[in-house]
Amino acid sequence: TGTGVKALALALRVNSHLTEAMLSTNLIDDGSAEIIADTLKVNDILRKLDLNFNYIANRGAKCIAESLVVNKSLTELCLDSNDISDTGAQHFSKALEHNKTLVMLKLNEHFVSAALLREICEKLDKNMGRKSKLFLDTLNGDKKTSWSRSRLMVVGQGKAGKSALIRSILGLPFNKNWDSTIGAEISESQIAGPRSGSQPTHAGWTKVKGETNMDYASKFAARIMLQQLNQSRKTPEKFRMKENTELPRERTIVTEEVQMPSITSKLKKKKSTHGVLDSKTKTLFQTRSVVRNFDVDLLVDAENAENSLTLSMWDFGGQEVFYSMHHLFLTKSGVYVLVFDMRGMLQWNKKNDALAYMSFWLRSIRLHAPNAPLLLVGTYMQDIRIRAKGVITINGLIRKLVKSLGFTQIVKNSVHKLEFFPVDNKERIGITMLRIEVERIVRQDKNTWQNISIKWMLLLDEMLEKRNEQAYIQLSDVTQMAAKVGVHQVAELDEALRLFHEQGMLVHLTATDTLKNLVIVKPQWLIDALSKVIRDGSLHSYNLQAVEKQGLKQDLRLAFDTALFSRDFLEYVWDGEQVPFLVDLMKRTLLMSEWNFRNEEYYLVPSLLNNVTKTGKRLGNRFVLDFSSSFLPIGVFQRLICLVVSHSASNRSRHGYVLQEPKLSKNAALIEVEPQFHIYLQEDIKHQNIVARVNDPQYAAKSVRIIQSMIRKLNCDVMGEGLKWETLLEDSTRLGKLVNYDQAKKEMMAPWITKASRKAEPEAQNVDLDSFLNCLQFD
Ligand SMILES: Nc1nc2c(ncn2[C@@H]2O[C@H](COP(=O)(O)OP(=O)(O)OP(=O)(O)O)[C@@H](O)[C@H]2O)c(=O)[nH]1
Ligand SMILES: [Mg+2]
Repeated sequence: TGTGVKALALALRVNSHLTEAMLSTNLIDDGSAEIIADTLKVNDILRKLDLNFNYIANRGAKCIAESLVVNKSLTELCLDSNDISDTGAQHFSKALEHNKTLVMLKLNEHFVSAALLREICEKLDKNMGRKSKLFLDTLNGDKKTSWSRSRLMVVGQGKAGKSALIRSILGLPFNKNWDSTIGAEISESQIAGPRSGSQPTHAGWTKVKGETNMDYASKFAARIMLQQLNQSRKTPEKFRMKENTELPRERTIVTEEVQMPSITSKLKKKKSTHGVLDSKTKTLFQTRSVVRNFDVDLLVDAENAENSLTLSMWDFGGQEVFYSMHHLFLTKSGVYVLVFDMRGMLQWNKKNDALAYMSFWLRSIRLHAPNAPLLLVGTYMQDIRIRAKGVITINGLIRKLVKSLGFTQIVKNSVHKLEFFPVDNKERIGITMLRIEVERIVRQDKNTWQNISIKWMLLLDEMLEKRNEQAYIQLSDVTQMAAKVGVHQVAELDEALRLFHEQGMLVHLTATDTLKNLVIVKPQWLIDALSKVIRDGSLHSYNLQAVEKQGLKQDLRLAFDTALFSRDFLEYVWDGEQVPFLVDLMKRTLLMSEWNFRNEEYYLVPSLLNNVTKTGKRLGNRFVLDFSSSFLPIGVFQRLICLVVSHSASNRSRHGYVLQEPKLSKNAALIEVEPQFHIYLQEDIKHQNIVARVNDPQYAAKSVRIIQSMIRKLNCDVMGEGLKWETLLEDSTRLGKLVNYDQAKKEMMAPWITKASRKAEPEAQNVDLDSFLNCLQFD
């Protein structure tokens, strides 16, 4: 081991990566210690050196102590159970008059006098004080650093193998009986970083457990401190001087705000009496108004976490019912993974379906995240018969589809020259390669490295701390929290919330003031709550016994047959007190509408409508909302139904109209919005349009304006303004001929355009639902 230590010590001289060296029980004597000491004089990266249980005596101790005069990186030195006495220990005390970085020196099991130990301890404390001070300065300062965080959005058809893929990527065992995902499942994983310069290793993807308080700000502060430390090491002396001259500005903030020196000194005193030279005890601080801990481990952790990434993984349920809900959570940034079952692409009776789903998802991603990178992943590699040929056939289909959509976001599989990544989750084929690629893409994405101010992190910590008590916070409370940490401008707060929403840390919908008023700090809670109602009843069943026990069997049947939920049933699935909040939220995100056509209290959830109405001949004047130049996402028609039903229901309660109960199915709706004024709507997926008819020409102009406003509203509220459509009106003199709305306006085409209807339509933007419905009283 003597020669081993020598070799290692020599290696450490040129080492630029290793931050901890554990050399306990290595028969290290004074000679080897001397070599180590020489190394410490030149090494500027090592933070922790463990030399416990060796044979270092006073001569070796002297060498090591003297090296500390020069060394500026070591924070922890462990020398328990060696052969050091006062003579050796004295050198440490002397060295600590110059060394400002060491905060922990372990000298247990030696014959060192208590007085000398105390002296050393006080000097260590001073160093710790300096570090703590820097930590506090950083927390109170305005510095920024990158978050190294991104979001992985995994989407695709039901049963495609999305959840299995995430498990594969994380190295978790394959489970052939995995439950179909309800709503969406959020998890977090940590990807260990490669050391600077070298290629990624991809070895360490680990799932982060639980939703504990992450204390982001402290980690951020530690990272900034480390960067400063590294920088000052590299910066020539005169530049450092300049840096120091800027410090007093922050110091003044600190002296104003520090309120807890008594606690720190108490902690220190308690520790000193133990006789162990250990300055690592946590130091509590008051920063702005938030209490933080400082611990040297934070620095070591920050060093280890350098270049590592955090990925928030969103595993979306693939059943169609969820799609209208997913629109709320698909954000611009992050990396998308679209999963499909390769077998489906090769079966003649499933191929069209599989391609339609793929096309649907491609277009949805383009709608919500036009600049996010997207990887296509085909599962069940092992189950397709003639593999190479099958893969090439599928590749051809995808290439054609992608080309026809003019889709440019796809990250190709350059190794195999394919449009997609074939994998098998069961046999774990292609997983490593995919993981390498995902990591590469995430690292390349500039959003991942966005710099964030420490104030924002303190705010995030404050908000997330509330998670233990509540799922959402009022914006007014958030504004107060923001002021406490130094974010005073509304614009800055908006910006911070937008970023946290984008990153999936919380949900903050901003389309209307009412939505904006709520910051949901538990995204998973929200998804779970929504999918208590929006779910595939046949696949994700309820506990029938419990439902029956509550006397809600009829209510359950009604919900899944007609999409009508009784208040009692909602109280049951949502635990009572959350009901008003969730009803309100669903109404505002256009997933639910009032249904006051019966005596009891009901709510309509149009995503659950399932019976299909056959196209039949219908009378009345026709107009068409044509989305075929872009895309009609699933969820738009359902939301339109939601709005028209809400309009009818609100007319009923506002004006006391007697109106027929709407007749609804998955793809068609007949709704009486005013007495004798019926609107009929039909969704035509094949032609990507919605056909509307109105029973009486006298309501034609009004109906176009109502429906137009509604589409604009839902586009703004939940589709990120991504919808593009053309309104076409049927010429009543030449049935079958459709005229563009603007053209019709110019021509004053009857019955669609009247003098009144040529006026500008009311703004749908930022208008709350009630005021919006109020505006629809055109005449
Ligand atoms: N043989 C094989 N089975 C797979 C593969 N991928 C997934 N499976 C199985 O297929 C079934 C469905 O996989 P999931 O991962 O649950 O599918 P999903 O896309 O998450 O489905 P939803 O959550 O319903 O949207 C599970 O029983 C998996 O074990 C694969 O590559 N090969
Ligand atoms: Mg799943």
